[in-house]
Amino acid sequence: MATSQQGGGSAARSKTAAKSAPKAPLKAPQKAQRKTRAGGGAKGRSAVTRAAERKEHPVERLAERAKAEDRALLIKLYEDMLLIRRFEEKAGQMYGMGLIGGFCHLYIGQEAVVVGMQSALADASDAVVTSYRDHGHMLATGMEAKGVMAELTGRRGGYSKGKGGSMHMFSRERKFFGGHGIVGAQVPIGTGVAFAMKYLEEPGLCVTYLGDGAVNQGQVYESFNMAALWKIPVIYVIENNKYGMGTATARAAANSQELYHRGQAYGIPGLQVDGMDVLAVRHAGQEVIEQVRAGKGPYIMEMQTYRYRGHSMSDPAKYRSKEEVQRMRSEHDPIDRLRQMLLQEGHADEAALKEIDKRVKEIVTDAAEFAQNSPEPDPSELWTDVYTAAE
Ligand SMILES: Cc1ncc(C[n+]2csc(CCOP(=O)(O)OP(=O)(O)O)c2C)c(N)n1
Ligand SMILES: [Mg+2]
Repeated sequence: MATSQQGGGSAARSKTAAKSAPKAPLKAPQKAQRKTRAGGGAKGRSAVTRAAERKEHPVERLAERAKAEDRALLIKLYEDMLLIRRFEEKAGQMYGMGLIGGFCHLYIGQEAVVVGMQSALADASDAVVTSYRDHGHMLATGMEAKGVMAELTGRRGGYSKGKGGSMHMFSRERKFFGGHGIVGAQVPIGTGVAFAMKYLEEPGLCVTYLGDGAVNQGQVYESFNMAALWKIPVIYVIENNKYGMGTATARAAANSQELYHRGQAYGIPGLQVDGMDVLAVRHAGQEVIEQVRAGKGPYIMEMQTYRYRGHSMSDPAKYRSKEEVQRMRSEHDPIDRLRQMLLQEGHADEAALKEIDKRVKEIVTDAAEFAQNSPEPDPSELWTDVYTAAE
């Protein structure tokens, strides 16, 4: 799978995209090798579309990328992704048992995106904002599994004292700005957070995650315009998981194979990345972050990824075949791929990986216990953390 890039000024050729998209969801666009002209707003940025990198065997390619990294980092990436996977599986189970109510959108399958990006940030001044599919982002920014799980069960120990639930958690300390249930709403918020950093002359940037469905929202383009105009330090990460609820991306988005081109009218450069390869995400992230930190303005990253579970817990996912999901799991799973590579290349042996599995399991078990034992909020809490004082 490839990383392809555009300089911001080329005209999209969309004729074939919608027809071919559903057949090969993770295939790189064929036209990624042509040269492009840098757009007016993207002056000084790379004007050349990088040739799509292709290698037959994904583990080999991971191994190639891993040469640039030390062992501890590779192990950390594995552990961070596994924590999200196990946390989400547990949340799914607890939902099934009636311990979690309301909405709950699982991130299983997409772990490499947020873990790869967070590993590239490595700066406490950077902020993150995302949609309702947010537990993975919270864990990746360093929020405690206990506090997230207790929020899911609506308990006092939760990040929003049990009053927010799955879609509404924040951490000022970790610079995590939510958790937003309105599709696309986090995009102007992330743009505003990054604007404030620039305006106040504070360091940092804001990584703003959005879905392939959200990218068709009008407010996204108002944000793009302002971000490009004022060179705001924001990275828009489109998590293209191939569906917006029950609608395939190709049926909802024009030129759906090239969502990373969506900023070209504003001169915002874009990059398409294999979001099932944590090192591809990390390396692309490092490159983009460097540009944004240098004051060159916003950037769009389109992560080609896949959600294994339904849109939310109440989705029977009848709009796609079991075989499609199974194929993605067996051929592209980001955790299995990294695990295989770690073993093959001798970065870790079975015993070391077992140790990690055990550690992660303990964190999740403790979180689940805490989330069930923490008391429910006192009824008086109904009158706190609201905009107006109760009469
Ligand atoms: C403004 C608005 N319109 C519609 C909805 C209902 N809705 C919730 S999630 C969703 C799909 C969004 O898909 P995508 O952006 O691809 O994110 P994903 O769920 O795949 O992570 C829709 C239409 C909503 N929450 N907000
Ligand atoms: Mg989607």
